[in-house]
Amino acid sequence: MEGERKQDWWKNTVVYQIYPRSFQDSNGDGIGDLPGIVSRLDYLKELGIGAVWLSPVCRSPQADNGYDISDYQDIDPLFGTLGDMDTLIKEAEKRGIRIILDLVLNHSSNQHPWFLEAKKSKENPYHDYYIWRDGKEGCPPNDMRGVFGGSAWEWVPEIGQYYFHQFTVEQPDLNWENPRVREDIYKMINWWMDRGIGGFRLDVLDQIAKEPDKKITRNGPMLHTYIKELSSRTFQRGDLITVGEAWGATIENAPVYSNPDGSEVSMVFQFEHINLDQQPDGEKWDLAPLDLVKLKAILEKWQKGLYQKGWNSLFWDNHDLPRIVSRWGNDKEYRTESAKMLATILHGMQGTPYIYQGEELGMTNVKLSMEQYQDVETLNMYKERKERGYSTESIMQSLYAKSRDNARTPMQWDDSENAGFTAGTPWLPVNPNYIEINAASQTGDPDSVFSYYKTLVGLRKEYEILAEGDFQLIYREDPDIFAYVRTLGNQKLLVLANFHGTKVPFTVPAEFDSQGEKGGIRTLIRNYPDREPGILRPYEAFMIFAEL
Ligand code: TEU
Ligand code: CA
Repeated sequence: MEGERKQDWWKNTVVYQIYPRSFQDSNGDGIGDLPGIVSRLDYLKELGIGAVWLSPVCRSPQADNGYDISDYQDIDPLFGTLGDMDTLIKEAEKRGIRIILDLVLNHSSNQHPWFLEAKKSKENPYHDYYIWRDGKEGCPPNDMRGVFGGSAWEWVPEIGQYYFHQFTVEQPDLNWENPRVREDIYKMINWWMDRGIGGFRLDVLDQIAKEPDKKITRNGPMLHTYIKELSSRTFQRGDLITVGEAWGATIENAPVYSNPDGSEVSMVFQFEHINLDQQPDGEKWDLAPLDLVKLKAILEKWQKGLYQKGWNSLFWDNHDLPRIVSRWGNDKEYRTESAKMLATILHGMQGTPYIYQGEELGMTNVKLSMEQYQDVETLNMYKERKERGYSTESIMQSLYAKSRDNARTPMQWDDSENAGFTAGTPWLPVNPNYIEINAASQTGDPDSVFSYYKTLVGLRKEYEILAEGDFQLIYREDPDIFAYVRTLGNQKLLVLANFHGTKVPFTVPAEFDSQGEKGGIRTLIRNYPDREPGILRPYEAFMIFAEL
């Protein structure tokens, strides 16, 4: 690249995540697909987003809904064809939307030809594409456990060895130490780039450099060497957005990944704030109330820590997480207000915001019966906790709050049968509240959650302060108010919210008080039609811009 680095387009844009299975079915088989997505592009254009991250659509036996890939260079017939993907890329581009592919590079499917070869014999050229170890006296090499439960080692009698898998048995870990694995991966990525892909989301990027002999999964010693090689051989050829999923990201290592020199990825998803509503030594299923003061402190740490040193991704939701309005808002009487409040806080920060499908409608968690849940993590957890003696009641409470299927119920398009998602039987039930919560009733309504998100997306394009301004947390110890001030030159932006459902006494700081004589002060967005002097109402939130 010559001279000055060009402005990174993804700093002023908002990304929308689609879970293809649950977005729009086009052929009545109950499963969302690529033609379905194409048919909804105008909706996304209306929202104003600049890129769509598609959860995996490559060929897969679907042991983990596509996060187990058996052919990285083909589309799973469930979702369509390569031709459909080309159409999607083209049609999206016409609407100013780039397509981000989900790359699962830590592991493949156990049905991938590489693995089928690898388990034929130790001499097979693909054997070392995976990680094999001898057992110890008939037992696995060590006691490492998979993320979804059970041992991380699986015995293969034909080989007389165990292979390593951080996720399900059907997801054997790829061996990144093998340069031939890396070369094949680069070839595949370049092939997608030549097809017009606008970016990549990298599944569990921090886990690719695992060293199971030392029980290291995240942040292995070779991690950044591998990512730098990967990036220089692929991503840096193009003007892409790249985002690594990194549960092990810390404020110390995040600048390495997202260094403005562009040597690794554009940004990572970090999850420090996501673990706040679980018991400190427990699992995500062990519920605990959210401590707002801690949430503020963590987000402040990331805002300040990456300022001019890296780049944040901003998200509340994804396909693995519960719906934010049910989680940290109020999905009953203040659903609309609290959904807008949470959006205000998130979209006011520095970074690239991500909207997960349905979040822009204020879609909520769901309560399913055990026979209806589909997610492999959910099913394994139920089995394990039953065996360990947990009551059904406590298991169900955990699932209602945290099951990944909360995010995966079909998109609620309208109030017709199955919410307009499919003409057949949906693979996972539609949330019964679709009659009330759906896109058709919101797109034309200026007071809807959808319209609020649309305004936020527009503000990010219009106001440079959202992308570039610095961040100062205010009312740090306040147990109800989440507020901060962004500053850029002579501009200031106050982002303020009552995070809870009770009234809170409050006076707007003088420098943002438009009652005064000063010009240049305006409210950019708010979730109540007016302001009540001296008070913040339940979940009240707004942004006030001041030019001095
Ligand atoms: O998730 C990584 C991951 O660690 C999750 O399993 C996470 O711990 C869990 O979802 C929390 O409930 C990624 C994908 O986002 C997820 O959908 C896949 O199942 C996983 O990788 C394996 O590819
Ligand atoms: Ca379909």
